[in-house]
Amino acid sequence: PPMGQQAAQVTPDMIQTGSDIPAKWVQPQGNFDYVKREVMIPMRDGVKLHTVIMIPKGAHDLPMLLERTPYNASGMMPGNSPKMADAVWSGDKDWADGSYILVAQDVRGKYGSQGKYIMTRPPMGPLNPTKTDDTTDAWDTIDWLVKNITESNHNVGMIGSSYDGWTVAMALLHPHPALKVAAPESPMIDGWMGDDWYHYGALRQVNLDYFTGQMTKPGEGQEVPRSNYDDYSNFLDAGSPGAYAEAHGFKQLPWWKRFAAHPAYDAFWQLQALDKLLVAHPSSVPTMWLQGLWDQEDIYGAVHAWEALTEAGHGSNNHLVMGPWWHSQINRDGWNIGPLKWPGNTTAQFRQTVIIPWFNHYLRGTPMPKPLPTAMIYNPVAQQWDSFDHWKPASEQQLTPLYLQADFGLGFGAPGGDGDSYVSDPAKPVPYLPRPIPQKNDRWRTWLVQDQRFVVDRPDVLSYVTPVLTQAVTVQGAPIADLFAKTTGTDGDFVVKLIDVYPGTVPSDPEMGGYELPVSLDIFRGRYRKSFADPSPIPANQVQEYKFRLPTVNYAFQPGHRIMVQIQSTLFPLYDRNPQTYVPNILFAKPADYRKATVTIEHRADGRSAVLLPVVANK
Ligand code: PG9
Repeated sequence: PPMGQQAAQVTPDMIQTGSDIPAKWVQPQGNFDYVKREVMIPMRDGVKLHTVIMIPKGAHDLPMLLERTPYNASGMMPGNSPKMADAVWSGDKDWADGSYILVAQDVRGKYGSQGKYIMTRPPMGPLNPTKTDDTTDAWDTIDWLVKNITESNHNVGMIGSSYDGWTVAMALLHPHPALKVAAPESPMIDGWMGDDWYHYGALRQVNLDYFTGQMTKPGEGQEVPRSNYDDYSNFLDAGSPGAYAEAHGFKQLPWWKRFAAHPAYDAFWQLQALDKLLVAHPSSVPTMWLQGLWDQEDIYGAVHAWEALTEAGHGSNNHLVMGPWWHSQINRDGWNIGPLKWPGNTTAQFRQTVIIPWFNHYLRGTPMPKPLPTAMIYNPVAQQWDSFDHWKPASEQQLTPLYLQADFGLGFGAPGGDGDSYVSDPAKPVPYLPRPIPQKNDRWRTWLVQDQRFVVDRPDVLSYVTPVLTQAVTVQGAPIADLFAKTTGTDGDFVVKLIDVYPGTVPSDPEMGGYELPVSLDIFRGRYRKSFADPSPIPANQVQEYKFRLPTVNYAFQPGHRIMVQIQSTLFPLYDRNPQTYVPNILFAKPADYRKATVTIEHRADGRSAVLLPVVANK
C-alpha cells in the first residue's frame, strides 16, 4: 500500500452491504403548513388513477380544486417547500392560501396512473367502445374525493388549461353532483377545426413533437431529433409531414395511424368535437370558458364551446372570458404579451378578483363581489376589461365589409381595381416567424403578435392598407375572411391577417413605431371550401370563394393608425405546405406534387374580396 495508509483502520460503520436508498423515506413534516397525500383512486373498471392531494394543515370544511392532467400530477405538486404556496406549480399558487384542498390527477395511462392512454380519449360511443372515458373518470374521482377526504366540505371545482381544459370539458358531459363550478382554460375543443392539430384542414406540423412527447412512454417522451437548428429547413428537407413523421418512427404510434388516415373532417373528428358534444349533453354547472386573445395553441376552443352552448339556449350558466394572453398564460404572469404591455399583472388580477371569488361563491357560499357578466373580454387598446351582458355569438353579429381596393387600398367603400397576383412557391414558403426558427423557441408563445413587417416586402405576400384612420374603428366579434381567388394549381391554402399598423412614431413606446400588429389571423385549406368532410380539387384558373371565420377580437383601431389585410399562401413551418396539386392525402404528398402556382385575389365586381368586420358604433 502507498506510504502512510497502513495505519488506517476500517471500522464496521464504514461499510455498507445493502443499499444506500432506504426502503421507505418519510419526509419530516414538522414545519409544513400542509399534508401531501398520494393515493390511487379506483375507477369503476378497477383501474387506479394516481392522485396527489395537498391539504392545508388542520383543514376542515374546505372545497376541493381538481385538475386532471396528462402532464404529471406529481410535477404540478412537487411538495418541495414547507409552505403550500411554494410547493405547488405557478397555476395553483393563488389557490394555495390555506382555503382550498388541491387535487391533481394523472389521466389513465400517463405517469403514475394505471390503464391505457388514448390521446384526448373520445367519449364512450362509436369511437370508444369501452365503458370508461374522461367523463366517467372525473365522475368516479369526484365521488371518491367527497367520500374520502374528510377535511373537505364535499364541494368540488374543476380547473385546467389546454389538455387539462379538455378534461374539464369532458367532466361537464355528465358531471358528478358535487362538481359545483368549472373553468376550462384554453381547452382543446375541436382539434381539426382550429385548435392544436389543424386549422381548417391545414396541419400544424410543429405539433408532431407532441405525439412522441406524449405517446412513446407513459412518462415524458422525447421530441423528434433535429438535424438542423432551423425548423424551416428541417420540415422543408423532410418533403411532406408524413415522410417526416414516418422517418422518425411514427408508424409505431397507433394515434398517428388514426390521425394520418383522417386528414378531412370526417366522423373521426366530428364525433369528438366537444362543442357539439356539450350541446348534446348540456350541464347546469356554472362554467367559465376562458382563453387568450392571442392563444397560439387553442384559440378556437373556449369561444366556440361558449357560442355553441349559448346558441342552444344554455347561456345562463356559461360565461366567456378572453384575456390579452398567450396560451395558458392565465396560469403565469400577465404583465405583457410580447411588446404589448399592460398596466398591471392582468392574470394575477383576474385570478384574484374574478376566478377565485367566483369559485368561492359556488364552493363555499361566499357572496360574489359583483355578478359575472355573460362575457368579459379584454380591450387591448383601452387596456381594460370590457364586460358584456349581450356578447353576440358570431351567428348573430352584423358585419361590415372592408374591401380590397385598387393599388393595394383597403376601405369600407366599394371594391375596386381588378385583382393582384403572386406566385406561391412551395420551395420558398413564407415563414411564420423570422428565421431561424429553432424547435425550442421562446417566440412560439408570442408569434401571434409578431411584427409583420418581416414579410411585408415578400412578393408572395399581398398587403392592402387603409388610409390613416381619422376616427376609431371598433371591432367586437369574429371577423370573416371572404376571398374570391383563382389559382393555376388544383389546391392551395389562404392565410388572411387583420393587422393594426401603428403610426410611424410612438413617442410613449418608441419600439412600437410602425409596428404591424396581427389582431386576428388564420389559415384555410382550399380543398375544403365547399365541405370540410368532402374535399374537392380547385378548378384551375376559376374564381372560387374562400370564406372562413377569423379568431374573435375586441379591438379599436385608433385614429392615426391604419388597418391592413395581408394575404399569403403559407405560414411555414407551423403549417405544412399545400402541394398546390390536388392529392388524396396531403400528409403524404410526393416531392413532385409540390408545384408553384400563380394565385390571383380578385377585387373587381365579380369578386368582392373583403374581410367582414363586426364593427360597432364608437362609444
Ligand atoms: N395545446 C396542448 C394540447 C391540448 C390538447 C391536446 C394536445 C395538445 C396543451 O397545451 O396541452
